[in-house]
Amino acid sequence: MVRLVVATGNPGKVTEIEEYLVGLPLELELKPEDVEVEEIGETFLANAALKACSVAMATDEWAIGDDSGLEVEVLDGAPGLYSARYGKTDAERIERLLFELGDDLHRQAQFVCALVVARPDGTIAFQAEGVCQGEILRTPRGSNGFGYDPIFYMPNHQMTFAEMAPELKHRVSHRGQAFQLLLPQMHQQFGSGL
Ligand code: ITT
Repeated sequence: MVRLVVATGNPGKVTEIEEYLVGLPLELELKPEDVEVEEIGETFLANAALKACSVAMATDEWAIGDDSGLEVEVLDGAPGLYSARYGKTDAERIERLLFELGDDLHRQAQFVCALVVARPDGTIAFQAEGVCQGEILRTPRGSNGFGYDPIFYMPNHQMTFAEMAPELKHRVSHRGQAFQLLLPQMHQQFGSGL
């Protein structure tokens, strides 16, 4: 079986990525703790590529990288690429975002996810991007998921990401959209294992 390193230190992402990859004949491994990747790219795709390619080269295995973030319209797209650096913990990041937005009535936002799969030699094999539109609530709701999920509300589902069953979040989310594009390519490369 081919080994694939999940090139992220975020446990919430690891859980989701593992669920998307069920059914592929891959042996998933966690990123070695000593491999650090500096996120100096100017786009989500560039950072996802940095993560996948550096981890692939460091481990000599296939690797998948995910760079994602929340873009809030009235904050000119912030926190965006800096979503992870907006505070020290998920709670602090949410608190800061709610503070920055204050009572603004215009609360449109989108989550973006870029995924890159790199070969063991560090070259890019596949990449995909997904976007999901929603609104930022005034108070957190729900306990599923991770990160900004409790304040990201999808009006057509009348739920935050944190109130959704994992299967629903997987179908509609930015990461779900990106995996819908990536998975056919991965199945072609690695076979279905059936
Ligand atoms: P790695 O770089 O190690 O993958 P990270 O948490 O630093 O982990 P990013 O740089 O991509 O990842 O930052 C993404 C930020 O956006 C981070 O704070 C996440 O918690 C948040 N985020 C990404 N996807 C999310 C999702 O589906 N739901 C809620 N928050 C999400």
